[in-house]
Amino acid sequence: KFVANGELGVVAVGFSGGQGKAGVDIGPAAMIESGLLTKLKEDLGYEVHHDDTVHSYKELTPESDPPFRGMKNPKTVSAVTRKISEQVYEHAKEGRTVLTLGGDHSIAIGTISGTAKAIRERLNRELAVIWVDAHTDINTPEGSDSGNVHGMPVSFLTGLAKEEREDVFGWLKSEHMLSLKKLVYIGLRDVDRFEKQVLRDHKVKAFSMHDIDRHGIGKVMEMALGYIGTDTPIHLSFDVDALDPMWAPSTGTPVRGGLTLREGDFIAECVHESGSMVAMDLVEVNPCLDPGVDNIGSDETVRAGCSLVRCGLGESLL
Ligand code: 4U7
Ligand code: MN
Ligand code: MN
Ligand code: MN
Repeated sequence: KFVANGELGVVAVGFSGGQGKAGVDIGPAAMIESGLLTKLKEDLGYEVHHDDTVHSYKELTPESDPPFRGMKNPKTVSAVTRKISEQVYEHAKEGRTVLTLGGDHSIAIGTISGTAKAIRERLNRELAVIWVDAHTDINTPEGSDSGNVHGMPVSFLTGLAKEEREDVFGWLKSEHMLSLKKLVYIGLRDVDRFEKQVLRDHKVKAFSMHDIDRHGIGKVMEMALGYIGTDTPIHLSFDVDALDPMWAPSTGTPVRGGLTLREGDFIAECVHESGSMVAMDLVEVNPCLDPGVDNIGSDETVRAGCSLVRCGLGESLL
């Protein structure tokens, strides 16, 4: 198997430029302050490599960044994800499991491209991605109604969206890319019309909330991991909005009818148990968006995010 060295690379990404709501940039600090990394070290026994920084990437912000092909903050998101790609790559090439705490989901352009490149070089393998989300995040710039890049990462990673300009994702090369055949969605319930057409055209493997209701999460995970196969490295990209707002209300685009916390934890446990997980993202925790009183919603969301991470990293194994 691919992971066994007990080393964990952590990248904390305080970035919100892939969407319009302030606060998702403090998600990583909230999870770290609640003791997540200490637990991973002391209880799960990982050797944690972390630069003790929540990166804001302010130094990468261009002087002006007008919309391009309808995308908001195109140069900023491109520069930040390019840097994240290098950070994740540096960990992954050492054989470390890589944990990235977000930040909005645009950062997956960086995390997945960095993992994909390292896995190609180190193991000569193609990466598979399990994308757990209420949304498919596969809009092209032209297909998107919002212009928010956090709704587009999968289209850039798979080459559905292309751009020559080096300063607007043109830095993504074939070694960074993901095959649409190696992508599996779980938890979907808010997919745009354009995105549904993409899923149909490319026969993308997807398990919606409807599928989870029909088969149960146990069978869905069997099918998802069976589709990927036992010998393929997996990057788990987990958007906390996959959970029902009952469990994770503090997120930018909540959608009712989602996963229970237990179903989310189970997904992460199954990916861990496969022995194939090489990287995990936990994104879209926004403590500033709290529909509750006395921070109850943001506390619960941070707690849920931490639980998902610990399950992905093996906490539940006896
Ligand atoms: B997230 C949306 F239109 N599809 O493109 C869009 F519904 O990372 C939402 O999953 C994207 O939270 C959600 O803006 C991005 C919208
Ligand atoms: Mn997402
Ligand atoms: Mn989402
Ligand atoms: Mn969201």
